[in-house]
Amino acid sequence: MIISDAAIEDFQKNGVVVLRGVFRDRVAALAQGVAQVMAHPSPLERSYQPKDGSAPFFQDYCNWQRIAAFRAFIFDSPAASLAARLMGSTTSRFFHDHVLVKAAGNSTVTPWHQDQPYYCVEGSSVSFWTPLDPVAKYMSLECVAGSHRWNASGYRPKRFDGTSLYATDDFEEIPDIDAQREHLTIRAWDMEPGDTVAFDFRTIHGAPANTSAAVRRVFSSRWVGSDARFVRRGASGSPPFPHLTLADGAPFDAPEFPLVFGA
Ligand SMILES: O=C(O)CCC(=O)C(=O)O
Repeated sequence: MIISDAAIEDFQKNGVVVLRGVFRDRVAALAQGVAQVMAHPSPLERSYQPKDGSAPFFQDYCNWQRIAAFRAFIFDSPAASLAARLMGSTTSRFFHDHVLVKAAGNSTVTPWHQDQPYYCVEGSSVSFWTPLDPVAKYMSLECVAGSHRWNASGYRPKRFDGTSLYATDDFEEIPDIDAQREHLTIRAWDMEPGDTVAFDFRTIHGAPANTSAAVRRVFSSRWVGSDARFVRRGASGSPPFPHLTLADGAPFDAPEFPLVFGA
């Protein structure tokens, strides 16, 4: 898998880069996997049904152990080696998968947020946001370039309906990105199925509603590097991994997070 040094440098400097066509040959299988998940959601499914009666935003996590297409993506696609190169890591470990399907007309605006404070892991990281349908720029993922370096402690995580994720927390409120749009570099692209937006867990991102007449199916896969450390969040993180017995700050090593590259 060819990825240019310029793309790696761009990712490290700006916390986000688009990679064209890298997962194109995986789209059909992933789409089947998404259909399986939607037909039989996991206990972690968290979908949003907008109050305005528009179509739902389906979300589910951590399905790779039961969905063959997701396992094939994790273990047989270039994702793991790409992740290692982008992170500047000798290894890459799979963290989790996330299915995000905005049905045609779904009015949910994914609010600006960083993923890092939701997760039970810290260290070098990358998410691959991979659409399985064409997504026009006006309704595609938006990422604030450079925001992965804004605040080392992270901004307050909220559910996509605006409620706080943790009962109490010390996080700072996220800045009003929309109010500063003109002064920021916000990256978004017209996406084809199998293109991917690679972004750091700390990069601030959001996504518009699906105002189109077509479904927007996305498969996100999340990866961490050799410096990854466990952060104890109990049942409150998202996704929750309440059964993990790792000590706070311990190397991030457990069977549900397979070391895929550099093993
Ligand atoms: O697809 C979306 O609407 C949001 C995606 C997102 O927040 C993520 O992949 O972390």
